[in-house]
Amino acid sequence: MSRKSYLFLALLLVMSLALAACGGTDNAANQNTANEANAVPEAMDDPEPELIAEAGESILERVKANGTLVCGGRTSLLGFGYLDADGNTIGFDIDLCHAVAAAVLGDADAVEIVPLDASDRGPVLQTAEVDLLSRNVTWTSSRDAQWGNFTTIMFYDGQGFMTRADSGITSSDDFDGATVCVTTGTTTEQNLADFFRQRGMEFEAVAFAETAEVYSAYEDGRCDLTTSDLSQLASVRAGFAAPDDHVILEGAISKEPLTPAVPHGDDAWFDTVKLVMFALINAEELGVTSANVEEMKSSENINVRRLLGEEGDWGYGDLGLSADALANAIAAVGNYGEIYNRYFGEGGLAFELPRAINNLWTEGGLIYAPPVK
Ligand SMILES: N[C@@H](CCC(=O)N[C@@H](CS)C(=O)NCC(=O)O)C(=O)O
Repeated sequence: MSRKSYLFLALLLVMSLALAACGGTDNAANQNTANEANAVPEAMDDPEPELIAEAGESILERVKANGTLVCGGRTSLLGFGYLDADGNTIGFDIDLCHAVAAAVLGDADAVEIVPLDASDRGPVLQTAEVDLLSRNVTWTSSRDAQWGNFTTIMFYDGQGFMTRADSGITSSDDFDGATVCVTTGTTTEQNLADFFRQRGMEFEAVAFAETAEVYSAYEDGRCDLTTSDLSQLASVRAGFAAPDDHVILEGAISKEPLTPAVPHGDDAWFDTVKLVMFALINAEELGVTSANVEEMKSSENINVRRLLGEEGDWGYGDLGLSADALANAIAAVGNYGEIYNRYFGEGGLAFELPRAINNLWTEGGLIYAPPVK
């Protein structure tokens, strides 16, 4: 079988799984879930999608030809991908789209954000309908095999539970028999089923494809608990009318490494996106900020000059980028810490979230990037 037929068959298989269960392999919990997720996402309408790898088309060339980076994102997750007062999509995940656009196009605003449901994430990568997926998505082995290439972990998260402060639930010891509101097509759904099964406890899932419905059902009192990535719970709680009426319970039941992804089949593009992320992280480590990037071009630190394209070649020649591509990305959105603090720092735009393990490795966290050189 040719690679193209194989890929197309694989795509059909994944689409049918998505139709049956919403979300590829993340369907272990579906014995407990309803059918709200059965609509075909718009992104899957094309019956014979153009597969980038097969067409030999370079995503960088496509982005340059279009003059725009098509970024799969979210528009309703406070802090990560959401609308500001002027209707612009902003957030921690969205800033990466701007950084990549600044690096490859020299224009941070040349970005089209495509809002995606959880169940759209695999299909839009498989059909290469987006150049980059930068929205809450956990890197798992099956998604890596089936969906696309996962770049580098941008946010270390874990799954937790939220309950009403007066629910009487204070830990998982009180969970048996609980009703739990959850989003379909997510790792959340599978972890929830695993967690209860592993402990021989019963639960009833109240499941929806859209997170907004999950939380409004929870707020309406239809569930004892709701569960998701802890960052997402913090985001949602911050948006509630009375946040203090809700408690996020201590502890995480899973690892959720949130990781932007690109379509399979274009190594140079995969490398380019990773490199932009490495640059944002190294910039923080080296003290390069959006404010000082110009003056840092003449820094005495050779690693700083190299990052900013003033010394040697960090790979831009091979990738078809300009020497100042990474400097442009940093100038546009700032370093990793600036991005984090813009939304989650003290006085940030969204809500306060301590950096904890999302701090630099030099500060005791897990954020670490290979050197740019
Ligand atoms: N990190 C988990 C959870 C993802 C998740 O819950 N995503 C939510 C919020 S970002 C979602 O996509 N909801 C669908 C929607 O609200 O449209 C995963 O990758 O599966």
